[in-house]
Amino acid sequence: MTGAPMARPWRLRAALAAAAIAMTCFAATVSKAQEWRGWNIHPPDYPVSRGMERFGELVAQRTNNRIRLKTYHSAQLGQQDEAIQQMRLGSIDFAEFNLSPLNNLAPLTQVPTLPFLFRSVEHLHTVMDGPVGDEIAKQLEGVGIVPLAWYDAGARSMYTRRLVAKPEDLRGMKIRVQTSDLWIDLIRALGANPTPLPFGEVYTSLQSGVIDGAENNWPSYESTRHFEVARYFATTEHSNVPEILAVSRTRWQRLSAADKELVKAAARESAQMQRQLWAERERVSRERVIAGGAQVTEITDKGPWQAAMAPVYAKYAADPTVASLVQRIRETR
Ligand code: GTR
Repeated sequence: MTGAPMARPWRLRAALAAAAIAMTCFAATVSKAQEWRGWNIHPPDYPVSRGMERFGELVAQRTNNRIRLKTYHSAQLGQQDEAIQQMRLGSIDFAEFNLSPLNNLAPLTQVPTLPFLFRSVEHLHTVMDGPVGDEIAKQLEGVGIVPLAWYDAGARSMYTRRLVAKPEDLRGMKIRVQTSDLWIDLIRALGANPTPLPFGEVYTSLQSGVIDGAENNWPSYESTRHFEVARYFATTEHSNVPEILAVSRTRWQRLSAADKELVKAAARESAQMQRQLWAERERVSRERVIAGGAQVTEITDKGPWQAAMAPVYAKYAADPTVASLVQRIRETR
């Protein structure tokens, strides 16, 4: 009898304290749970899109759904230039970007965009997964875009409404480019007129004759159905500009060191998958466009095309930092 009145307040206090701790833990878990908005330009079955989905699965699995990723495919959140701005402002959390529209913002991205630089896909992977890739990534981080992994985008070639077999055939043609000074100069060096346009406007512009051609890899030529309106594909393979899977610096800075490691590892694993899917899709897309009526001109001698690029190197590799990176890339075995 005597102990009971004493025990009750003690038990009550202990129970209240336990409840308070449980509430705090619950609140902490809830507040840490986050959903990231992801931007992607491609349709859901594209290798980039499947890589991004894999990235999301791995992050969700490894954080027990504490970090969930939702990718909006097919440029639902805007065209690439807008998405870059949104990511810098933190309203898009992750995205997959081609480096070309980042060329003006982070000039080191011009290096892997340069024409006829990489000898093979293996050469590209060794360079981008190594210290040169890290230096370029560091500059991007400085402008608010933190690269996590390099995705493949194959070789870009010219496709036009009229047959093109040699550089002179492009003379006077209007060729669509991405928003990048380097690309404008590259197309000018071929004697053509560069016309910057968002990806999503290329089909109708080709159809209506606003432009005479564009340039891209096999999978994009196929997925956009550009082959229906620009039937002549010349395998110039003039640039192997790669792509990044990246997170906004705003998100990145809020992550713990352990989460940063986890997110990066998931991105790199997704890149391994994306690269395999990419190689397969390049082959399939090529077959599909030929079946759909594309006329392929094999450019076996790239010499004249490479020679035409001299002014591009003279201008962009004049910068000592760019020149030294170009040299390191050439020396990478
Ligand atoms: C694709 C690339 C896109 C975009 C597009 C374009 O190959 O994957 O990110 O850069 O080309 O030409 O706009």
